[in-house]
Amino acid sequence: MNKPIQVTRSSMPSFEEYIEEIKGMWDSHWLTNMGVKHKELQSRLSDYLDISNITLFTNGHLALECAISALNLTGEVITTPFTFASTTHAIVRNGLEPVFCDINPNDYTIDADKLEDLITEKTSAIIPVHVYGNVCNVNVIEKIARKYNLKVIYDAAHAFGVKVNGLGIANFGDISMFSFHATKVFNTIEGGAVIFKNSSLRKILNDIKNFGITGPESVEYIGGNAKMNEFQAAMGICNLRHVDKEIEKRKVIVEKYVERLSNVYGIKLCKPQIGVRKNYAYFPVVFDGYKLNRDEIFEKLKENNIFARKYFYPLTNSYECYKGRFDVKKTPVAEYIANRVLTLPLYADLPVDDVDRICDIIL
Ligand code: T4K
Repeated sequence: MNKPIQVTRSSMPSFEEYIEEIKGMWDSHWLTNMGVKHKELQSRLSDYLDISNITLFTNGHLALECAISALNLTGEVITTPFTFASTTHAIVRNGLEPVFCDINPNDYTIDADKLEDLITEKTSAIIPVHVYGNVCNVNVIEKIARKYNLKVIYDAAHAFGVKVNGLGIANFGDISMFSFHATKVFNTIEGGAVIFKNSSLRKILNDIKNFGITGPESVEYIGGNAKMNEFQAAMGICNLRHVDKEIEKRKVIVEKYVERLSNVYGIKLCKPQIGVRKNYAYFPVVFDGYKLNRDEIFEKLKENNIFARKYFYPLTNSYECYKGRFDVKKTPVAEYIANRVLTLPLYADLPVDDVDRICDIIL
């Protein structure tokens, strides 16, 4: 039996490079709470991402929770159910009501044409997801947000390094959140960041990730602990040196998949979005009318020690923890795609021969 192939594999610098990066900590004994590595990574990311306001977090989920909390949102938030648990949970854990908008069948992002119908006097924000690194319909979303005076927070967990007509993806909306989890194109082991347009948000975002402490004897906010530590930041500094090369390698893998799987009856791939510099974060395939269904393909691959994933099935609005609260029938396209999608293994060092083998099994 061949060695198992997982849906992804963390990118890592060489052992020596990481050790060199963390060596100084044995002199300084400074391990967390916004140390030198944290500051350095923050500044390097501002340059890389083409933005001016950024603050780092211990993971993407807490970054999103804190971003929502910093904007003092109320009532209802329109979002997508075709996402990881984090997006919906972050809304609910802030005491807000998620209102689910359907997705469009081409890139699986929120269907911006269906947003206006869902806006009520209680709506305070829209939280779309650049799912798989596919870019949401940012222009229409911005127009609607302006018209109804709504905040926009992009869950950009998958979209690190994506650009739209040369502009970094985090330049859209009021806030964008990136995840730097081990499974992402760029990782800090666990980690995340909030990028914000209005620099007056810097103080509250920095304070709420540190218990709401605002001075030696003052605590102005009911914050939590969501700080990125120095080992995470050091991993980020190393990985950032290699991320462009990693994206190039991912591109080669994706091109192989596309070559083998496009124009096959019943197999649907995402089309490239015009003007978008992709990061090749995920490779979703929709099996719709193919000779085998998604679950059968999933099992066939598993029999061969290949572990594709059903990202994102089930939809978040059908989770047990939300039983009886939402109606999945209101998001039929999302339901349709969730029942048919499979994300195939994809990481920078995945051998092209393995991609061929995966495609042979599918075909
Ligand atoms: N919003 C969206 C849209 C998201 O997708 C996510 C996270 C978030 C928000 C929240 O961001 P974070 O708080 O996570 O920063 C994984 C990731 O844990 C999660 O970060 C990610 N989305 C989600 C889509 O995928 P699982 O439960 O599928 O991961 P797991 O442990 O099964 O790992 C998948 C594969 O990755 C493994 O089979 C092998 C590989 N792997 C995994 C780990 C943990 C490695 O190579 N190295 C590792 O250290 O959720």
